[in-house]
Amino acid sequence: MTIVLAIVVFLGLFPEKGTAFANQVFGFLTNLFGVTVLLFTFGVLAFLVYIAFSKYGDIRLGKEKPQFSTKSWIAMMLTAGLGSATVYWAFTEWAFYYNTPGLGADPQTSAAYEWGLAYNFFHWGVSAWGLYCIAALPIAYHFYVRKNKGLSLSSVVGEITGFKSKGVVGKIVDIIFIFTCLGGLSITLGLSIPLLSQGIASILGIQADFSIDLIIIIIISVIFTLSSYLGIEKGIKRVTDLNTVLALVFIGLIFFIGPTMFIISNSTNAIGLMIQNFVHMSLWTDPIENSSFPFDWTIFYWLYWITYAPFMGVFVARISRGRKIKELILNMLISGSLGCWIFFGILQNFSMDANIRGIVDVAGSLSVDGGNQAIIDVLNTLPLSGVFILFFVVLSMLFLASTLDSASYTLAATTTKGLKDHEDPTPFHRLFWCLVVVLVPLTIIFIDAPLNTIKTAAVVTSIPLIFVLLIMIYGLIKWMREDFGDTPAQVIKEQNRRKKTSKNDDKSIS
Ligand code: NM2
Repeated sequence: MTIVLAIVVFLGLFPEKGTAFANQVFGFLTNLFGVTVLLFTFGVLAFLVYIAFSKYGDIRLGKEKPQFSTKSWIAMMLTAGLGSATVYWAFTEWAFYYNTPGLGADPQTSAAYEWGLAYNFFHWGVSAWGLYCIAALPIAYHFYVRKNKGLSLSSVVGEITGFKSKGVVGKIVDIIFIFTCLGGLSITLGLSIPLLSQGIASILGIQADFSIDLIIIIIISVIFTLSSYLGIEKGIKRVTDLNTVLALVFIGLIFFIGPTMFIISNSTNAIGLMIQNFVHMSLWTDPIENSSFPFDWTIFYWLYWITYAPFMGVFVARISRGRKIKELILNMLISGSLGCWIFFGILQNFSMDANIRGIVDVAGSLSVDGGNQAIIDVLNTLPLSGVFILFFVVLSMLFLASTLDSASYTLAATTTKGLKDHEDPTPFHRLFWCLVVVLVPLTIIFIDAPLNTIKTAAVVTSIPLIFVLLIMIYGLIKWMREDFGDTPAQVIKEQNRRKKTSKNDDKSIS
């Protein structure tokens, strides 16, 4: 806590030094770790696919019936894992790639448009969800199959390495966890609060400023503090359900009112381009031209997902009791990616279409204000645009609330030592973390950090976590081999078949 405060105060007092320092660190670290990150992400995906289809895929994470219906479970995964910055990227990401495309395409050409969407799908696809999954799986295995205590990275690492989770090593892991979470949330808030302010300012016809940012943060804090206080079933799940329904209505309306045919054809095309080039995109380092694309985007994105991975890992583990390993892996990889592709397919194409037809200069606006005004202008092309902008603002707030909710829940779960199965952290703990989660982003917004500084937060905070993840992967393999290495596939299947009475998991709380 003291360290977090010290950094926040430093950034608040010396915004320029903080930004310059952050930029230097960003350049150095991305170069050094870039290739490792690409290999790690690709390796993780291959490992998960192997586990899902091996005999280990049939291991059930706890013998009980799943606590949530499959529908709610997937919705919770999606809305916790996607924050409000997702809404920002959904309108602008293709335009960044259109200006400086990957895989050597020429900038601002038809090919750059096509690659723009393919790259967007790639950065929000199976590799990315694999990074979430690789954090969730060892935690869930530790908690439900091994029945160890503690729903935190430090307790998992403690069980694997034999170091006491209450000792120095455990503390270090907890600190890494907390930093990574706050790093990820800072990007989310740093990108989305200014966008929300712009939206509200445009509805009210006023100028966006820090006081609007502040009001937005206060409103969101009230929503998520309340729902976090109420706990997962009464609070988080309700916010999530509302979030999902509104997101579906929002994209559904844009799909029908917007350029429907273009959305369908360009998304289909992008899926094809991405699948065809998947391995190359995964391992592309641009060794001859040395363009900054792999570092600025693919590597940045994997690290960005890794900042969310620990809290997603704890959260997904918490909601996945009673699921099979195969079910967990395939749903995270496939349902997760599909959710992203549908959301992005509709919104990216909507904004790309406005750019192609020359109605809004989305690509040109990125260097002006990061594209915030262009997003509002794109929404303004719709009939009843005021209503849409309001809808957009409410939706982004819910996305944010549901992410902050699960983040503060997991931060509380982490700092509660020896949390047992069926137990939640105390309300006091949860409230405390809600406060911290609000304090850090406020500083980021106050110093008005540019995109590169915000990106640095992701890179710097996520690197130590890769080491923690490696330990967790090692532990998972060791545990599975100890527990089931000698058990024939058929026996694992039999042992993990759920009893008839609890077969219908869609009848569980939904
Ligand atoms: N991802 C890229 O800020 C957000 O919307 C969260 C984070 C999924 C790790 C997106």
